[in-house]
Amino acid sequence: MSLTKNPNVLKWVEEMTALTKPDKVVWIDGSKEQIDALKAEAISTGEMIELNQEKLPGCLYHRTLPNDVARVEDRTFICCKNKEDAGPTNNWMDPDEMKAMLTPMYDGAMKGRTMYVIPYSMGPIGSPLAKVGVEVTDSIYVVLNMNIMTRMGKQAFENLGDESNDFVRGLHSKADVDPEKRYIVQFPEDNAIWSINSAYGGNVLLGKKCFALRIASYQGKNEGWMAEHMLILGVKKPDGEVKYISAAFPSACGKTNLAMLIPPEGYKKDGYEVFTVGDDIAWMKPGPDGRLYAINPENGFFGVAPGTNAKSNYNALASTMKDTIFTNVAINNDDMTVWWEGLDKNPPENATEWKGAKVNGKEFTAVMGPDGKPQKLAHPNSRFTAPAKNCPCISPEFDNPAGVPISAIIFGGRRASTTPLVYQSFDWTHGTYVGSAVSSETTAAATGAVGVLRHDPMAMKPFIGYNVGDYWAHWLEMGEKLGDKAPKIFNVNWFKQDENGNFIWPGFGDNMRVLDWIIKRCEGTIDAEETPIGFVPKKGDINVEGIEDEVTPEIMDKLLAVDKDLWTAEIAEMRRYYKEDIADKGGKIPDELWAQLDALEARLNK
Ligand code: GTP
Ligand code: SPV
Ligand code: MN
Repeated sequence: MSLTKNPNVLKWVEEMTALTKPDKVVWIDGSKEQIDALKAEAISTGEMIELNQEKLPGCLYHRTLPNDVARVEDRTFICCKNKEDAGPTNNWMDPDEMKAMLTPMYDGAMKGRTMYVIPYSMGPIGSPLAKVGVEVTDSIYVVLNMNIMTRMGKQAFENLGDESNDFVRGLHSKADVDPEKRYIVQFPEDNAIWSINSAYGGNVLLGKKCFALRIASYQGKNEGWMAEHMLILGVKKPDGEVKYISAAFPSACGKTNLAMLIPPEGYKKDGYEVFTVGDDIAWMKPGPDGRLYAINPENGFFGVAPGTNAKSNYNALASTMKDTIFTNVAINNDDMTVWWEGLDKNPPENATEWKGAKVNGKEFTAVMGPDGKPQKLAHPNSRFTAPAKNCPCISPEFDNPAGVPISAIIFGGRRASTTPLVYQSFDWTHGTYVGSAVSSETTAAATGAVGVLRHDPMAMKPFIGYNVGDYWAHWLEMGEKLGDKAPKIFNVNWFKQDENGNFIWPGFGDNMRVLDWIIKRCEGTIDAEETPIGFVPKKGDINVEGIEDEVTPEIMDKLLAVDKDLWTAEIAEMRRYYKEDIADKGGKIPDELWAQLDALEARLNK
């Protein structure tokens, strides 16, 4: 039963069926009966493991192959006709050549398997900002995850209608999960995504990074909106007004945590509350009143498990208590619950670690691994897939088709030094420069070395679906369009360290103290110190009530310091980056950004 009469969908599904040759084609209507049957099937084949249904109702466990645990940026491609249009931050191949290479790999890849046809909407059904995708896949794990992460099923086809050709075609086959033949390929000019030989997260849940960032960023440039790697949160102030903020941090740098933060006691007492609209992706477009409105295209959270606990992120943990899929965490075999590093200090004795070995968790984690650190029961990039509606602080505006008006945009990353806790850019153009200058220490969210400082403009390096220079130009254009209604742009750094490598800012819920300053800056109710890099809080303006012991005035000075030598080095590195990594490699850097860099240097040397 094909669920739609749309000839464009039917023709494409027919072609994909002819190519991949599945034994059976199943259209996903999204009904509870169908999902329950797929869960039961996945449990019976061992693809998914049922967890304790009293403690974790509706929850399942899944383990991927050890070679398939993160996004693979070196195997991710943007295939547009002209190489220059992909730009220096993307791998590129000619679309026809890529298809010629991949077609034989897909040929017969689903023999003996079922092909699932998943219609889904990114964004609330009926929202003018929402878009439809169809993913075909041979993985039940993908279906069950897409069911949580998107508005999946019949409703998406109803939204698309019987004639439209405006949907993103996603072809996924896990094939042999061969890392040497793994490809994650976007064809922005064809609204198409081909993913093969992976069965993990961002590589295969094609609505997420592949569509909602890589394809959508390209669509946004052409259609006058923005697709960004940003959380969206609302802060309700004591006077009842809610201010919305979006924030871009690179992968595993704190978006989910900030999106769900619980304000410190003093703020709670005063009546502050935080609401989550999104934890990873924002689609933003000017609204009828000229302000920038954001929707979260997703319907769930694909969150980093390690480090999540009742104290660091109570709301995320609470979101995972039912109808959640856990991937590559550890199992506590005594009661079939889950465990990961940072959940508590009590690893289960009777554990199954993420690769599937039964171990004594206490002894296992006491042994050093090859990296000289204690072995881990859960993979550092292990994840939970949890429905957004489970989140205790989900925003009442979550399903609002119009989105929420954004007052402030925040950039950030992991920086041991140089970047202060918070600063405000002088204006949108300077803020665009600040975004282009984001760099951050790498994390386990992508394969490759961890802890290496790399440039990650707007936290979008792996996700810009076209030339980064054009992307920066698009940011500048959006600023012009928004004029004096544009959100104010800030930069934060939760990860400054002391000489011993310890974080000197408590972070997590205490980040509310920084949001407080940001909101007051947006309202124009607090002064600031003008420095060469931007506006920095005046002494005493970051509220430290309740954390005075931890954040002494000396530490606050360090947190807010703008060190001339470090910034001189930063500017030199930015010149090198703009020239060697971008301009020399075909990135057309807008003149305004070069001018911003010159102006920054001049201010610093004055
Ligand atoms: P992706 O889902 O990969 O895009 O990641 P994310 O940006 O949502 O990151 P997430 O909130 O899951 O945090 C990743 C890691 O950073 C976790 O181990 C957190 O414990 C840690 N983290 C988050 N916020 C803070 C903070 O304010 N301070 C410190 N020190 N660590 C933090
Ligand atoms: C990220 O890496 O930024 C993620 C996880 O949010 S994934 O979906 O795998 O991209
Ligand atoms: Mn992310």
